[in-house]
Amino acid sequence: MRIDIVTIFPEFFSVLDVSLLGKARTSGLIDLGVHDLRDFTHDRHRTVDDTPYGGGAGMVMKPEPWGEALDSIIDPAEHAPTVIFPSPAGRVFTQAMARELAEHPHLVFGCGRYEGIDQRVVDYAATKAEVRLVSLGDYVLNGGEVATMAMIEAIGRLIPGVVGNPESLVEESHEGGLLEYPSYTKPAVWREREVPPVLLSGNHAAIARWRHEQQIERTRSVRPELLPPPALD
Ligand code: 6GU
Repeated sequence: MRIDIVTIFPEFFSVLDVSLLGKARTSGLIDLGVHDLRDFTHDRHRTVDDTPYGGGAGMVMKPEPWGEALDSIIDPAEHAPTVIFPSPAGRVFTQAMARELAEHPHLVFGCGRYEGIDQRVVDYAATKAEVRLVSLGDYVLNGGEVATMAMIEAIGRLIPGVVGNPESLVEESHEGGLLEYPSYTKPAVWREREVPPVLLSGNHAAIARWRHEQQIERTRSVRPELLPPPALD
């Protein structure tokens, strides 16, 4: 998968050199390009923002550097990439969305700062690519960089070969519609706390049943909206 990121803070993404995603890049599973939006400005101050038409607080990102950045990344000869603008005004990012995006060959993340990007950039991008506004949830970040990092981690680990043992992907929270069960390792007693005895029983059916009960109980207590509605009988 090819991933391009446009940002005024390219150094934010140096952490993508390490861990699982770093390995995926070294092995060629992920080809990452980080682009400094200011490299597409032509004034002495490398200006990327200006005051909003119509007034209001804050600054808006100017369209011209964005247009040049997108033109440099999107090759008209390739199949249209998917351009994601992280925004609290977007659709909420989910595991289902991560799974779907993991199948796309080329993702472009446009990280806005300030009060957002001139809307014409989004409209222009939609003529060259499939464009989505995507939010991490109902809270406000200062810009799209941290949201982009979270999405790339969620998407990247679903690319075949990135996670060593693909079975570790299937039992996780959200993959089965329920939260994950609690996990334990050695020692069997730690600071007077025992591991639930069923996990030491060797009874695989009983362990599977206990884990499923734990998943339902956790989901009911923390995220009841994830449970299927009770049957009306
Ligand atoms: Cl994607 N961007 C920003 N700036 N704030 C957010 C967000 C995204 N998701 C939640 N809050």
